[in-house]
Amino acid sequence: MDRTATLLGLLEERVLVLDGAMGTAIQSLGLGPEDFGGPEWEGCNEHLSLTRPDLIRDIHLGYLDAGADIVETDTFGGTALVLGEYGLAGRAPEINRAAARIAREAADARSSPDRPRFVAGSMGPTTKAISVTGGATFDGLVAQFRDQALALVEGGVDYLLLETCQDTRNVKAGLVGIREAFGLAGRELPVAVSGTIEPMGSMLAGQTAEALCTSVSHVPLLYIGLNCATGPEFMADHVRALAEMARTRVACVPNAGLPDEDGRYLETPASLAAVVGRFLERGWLNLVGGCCGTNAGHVRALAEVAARARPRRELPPPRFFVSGIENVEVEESSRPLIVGERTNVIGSRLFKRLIAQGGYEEASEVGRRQVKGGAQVLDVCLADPDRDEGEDMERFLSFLVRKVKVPLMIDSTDAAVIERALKWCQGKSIINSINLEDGEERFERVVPLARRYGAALVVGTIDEDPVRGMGVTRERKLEIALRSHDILVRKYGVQAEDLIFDPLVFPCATGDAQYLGSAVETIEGLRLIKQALPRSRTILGVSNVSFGLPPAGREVLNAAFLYHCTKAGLDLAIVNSERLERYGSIPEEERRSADDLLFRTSDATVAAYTARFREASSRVRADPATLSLDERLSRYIVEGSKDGLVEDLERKRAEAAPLDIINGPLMAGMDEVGRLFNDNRLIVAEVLQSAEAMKAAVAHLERFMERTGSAGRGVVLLATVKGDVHDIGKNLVEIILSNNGYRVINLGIKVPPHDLIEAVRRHHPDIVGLSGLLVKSAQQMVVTAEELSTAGCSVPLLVGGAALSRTFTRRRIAPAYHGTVLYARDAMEGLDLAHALRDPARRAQVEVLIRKEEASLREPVAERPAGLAPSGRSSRVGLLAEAPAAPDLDRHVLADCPLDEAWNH
Ligand code: B1M
Repeated sequence: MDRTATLLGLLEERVLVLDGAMGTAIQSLGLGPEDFGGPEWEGCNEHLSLTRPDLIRDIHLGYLDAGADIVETDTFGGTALVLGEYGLAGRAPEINRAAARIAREAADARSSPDRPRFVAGSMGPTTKAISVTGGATFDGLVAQFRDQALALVEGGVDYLLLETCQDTRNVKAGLVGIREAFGLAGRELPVAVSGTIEPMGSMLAGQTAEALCTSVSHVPLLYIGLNCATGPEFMADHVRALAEMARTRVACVPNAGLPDEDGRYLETPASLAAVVGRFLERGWLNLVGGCCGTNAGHVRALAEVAARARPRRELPPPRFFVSGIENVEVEESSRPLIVGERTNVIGSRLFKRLIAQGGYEEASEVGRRQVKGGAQVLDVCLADPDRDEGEDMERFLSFLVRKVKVPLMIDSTDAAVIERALKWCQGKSIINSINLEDGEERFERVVPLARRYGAALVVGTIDEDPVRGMGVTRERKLEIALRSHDILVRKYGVQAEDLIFDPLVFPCATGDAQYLGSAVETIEGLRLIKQALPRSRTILGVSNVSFGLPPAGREVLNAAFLYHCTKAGLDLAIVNSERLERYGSIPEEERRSADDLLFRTSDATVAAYTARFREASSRVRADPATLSLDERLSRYIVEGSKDGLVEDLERKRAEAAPLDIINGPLMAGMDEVGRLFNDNRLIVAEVLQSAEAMKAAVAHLERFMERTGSAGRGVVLLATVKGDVHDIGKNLVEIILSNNGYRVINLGIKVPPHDLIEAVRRHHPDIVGLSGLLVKSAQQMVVTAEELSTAGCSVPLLVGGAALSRTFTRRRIAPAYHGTVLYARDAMEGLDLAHALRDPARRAQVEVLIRKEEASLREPVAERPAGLAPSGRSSRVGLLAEAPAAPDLDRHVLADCPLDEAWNH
């Protein structure tokens, strides 16, 4: 059996152990200049493979004797780029080959048929991170990594390991270089990638572990892992994230803690192995090892815990991710994702002018504005026939990638331009687009690029038919989509999850006879494609539908069309995220007129629609003066408008307390926003505007809220949990607690457990408050509670948010936590609970309440109705259904409780 097969077989059976640090092991030997071959090479660890191979061999043997299955070559800085700093660039191949041979000899010396040992060819990130430090080009790095990889393969390594990765553009260059090396060597070896997440929670160039995982998912890796930067405790969130999403094996190779001010690593073998052992118990890992500061003792301890563990075997189901610096999932609850269309020289005159004037930086501001306005992906098109598209693309992207974190959609028909663009993207971008217009020619040119750099593909429903090439009817759209899917998946080996079908939008009101009725064909074609190809996704350039109509009519028609397409299952919508009419706010009559045009297109409906919108000012809108004050207040939130908001808030203040205004008409507005969003009548960009209006209203009212005199009631740490951006409720809790004598430390949104643990250690709070509105946030609270407990925290936990219920809290969160856990339905209940927790007399009552809740959970339960709204999206009400079936213990339970007075404030 060859070594690759043996390695793969062993990984099935058990958790394998990598060695410990090379760098700190060399440091600890106290070598002098002569060991390095002279003072000019002192500190060049890689050179030791030529000057003191005995020492390097001994380090390998020491790790193998301690129980390592795999040793890494002494080639972390083995590219010519890094060795060049010592004047050794020309000797890079020789050094890498020598290092590989030394490791090979050591591994072979300790191998037996029962206990084979392996060599990983270590490839560090170099001293340049393209996106951070600059000083290197993508193509330059490809050549560096190619040469290093070739020498390592020639020297006899078993696999190549791109490690301590800090910038995914470097990683991608490494992966391309390795592929080229395999071509030159005439054989392939497995490849692994190991990223480094800094204490700030991301790699140096900004990506999280999830985004890294998505960005390299185009390569069938031996494993993906994390190494260096910190001790294992800090890695927990990131390793868990990899274990939840990686469709390959997962490795964890921590430092022996963070170095102290003297550069010493303080994590002992026992403490390191204890934390890694917990990860193993949770089934997260396939390989473990040690990075900086670890020695043979650490490896021995890791080998012991690894021997008792079972490797992670079950892969998570394939999901549809794309990434920029951020990771984005294209899934049911987030559709349609908004693709900002203004960074496109064909669609935006302003953008085209800026590019033509060389104002690349200003043009990148257009992208930033789109993101601020709600775009979750950016379409980038620089195809101006009068200009050099490739040059413009690169110069524009050089600014854009520093300004936005969202995934990019590279919109070009020129494969060379697409390739230049992809070299600028850390993430997994989307290529827009390919089709069968010239047979498979475009597939042949573009698919290899998607596989080389990692990208999803938009596939237009066009084929080579000279007459019916563009799929106009629903049947043709489906037929072309199915054929494209078949060719791409079977012949080109593309994953179905990397395909996004575009059933094409045609202008429905230009009078062109061939497009009469095309809008409804697009909607129905989309529906058919979604049904037939459920693993792939769909996209449409929405604004095309209204081409040729008066501006006000375009916005209404675009909104109506988007609404119907979303109902039919649309996953991504290319729109101007800053200018879209709110479907929910369009008067009934206008909506009907838009529907007439979309579903019953004829010369008559086009004429009627055009006439209605020719005079934008003639549009009839509900007169705000006819609405009551409460209705107006709700409307500001629903429409996301601040125009007149403060004045009306002032009017309302004459009759109601600030908190009652928030909980009354403003919350009613927010609930309506939720309902409209759920019903696809609002898109994320619009919900964002509503959130802004709500925040403005709360900020205005805050200053009029009553403050109690009693200060120093306690310290509360507040956070919205990891993965969740909703913060309006949490901020309201902050205001109310601070107004009532608590010192609140608000950690913000998307707070991972580790940050909370750190904050608990720093601030010693009396209460930790967690907020979260998504269904997955309820689950994240369980994880957070577990992690806090594991870190020894037992401070009372207050949890709240729309997706939570008292039942879920008691059944799932409380058992995961060592301390008291209480659910607050709203901010005022949160305040009452905080008071109760801080008042020794009432603490006993809290225990009574908890026991009552627990007792009630033991009673027979009624099934909750399933929680999906007709659209298939989880409804707000339905959120609770994902908690284990049980009656929600709301007010009716509390009403029986002696604390009732307290809860009813
Ligand atoms: Co989003 N969102 N959202 N959203 N959003 C919901 C939550 C949703 C229910 C809407 C829906 O579909 N009907 C739905 C969740 C469905 C699910 O999980 N299955 C949803 C979704 C799907 C999403 C996205 C996935 C959409 C997308 O991308 N396509 C996305 C997720 C992003 C992410 O988090 N990773 C997303 C994004 C957004 C915006 C950014 C656009 C915006 C948030 C802006 C912001 O917060 N800065 C937004 C908004 C505004 C909403 C709705 C419409 C309103 C939320 C809100 O602010 N309510 C919401 C629907 C709804 O809830 N009606 C929805 C007002 C606020 C005061 O109430 O936060 O519940 P709430 O706080 C209450 C109580 O819950 C409690 O007290 C407050 C009252 O006093 N409370 C606590 C809350 N935290 C507490 C902590 C405590 C105690 C009490 O102690 C510590």
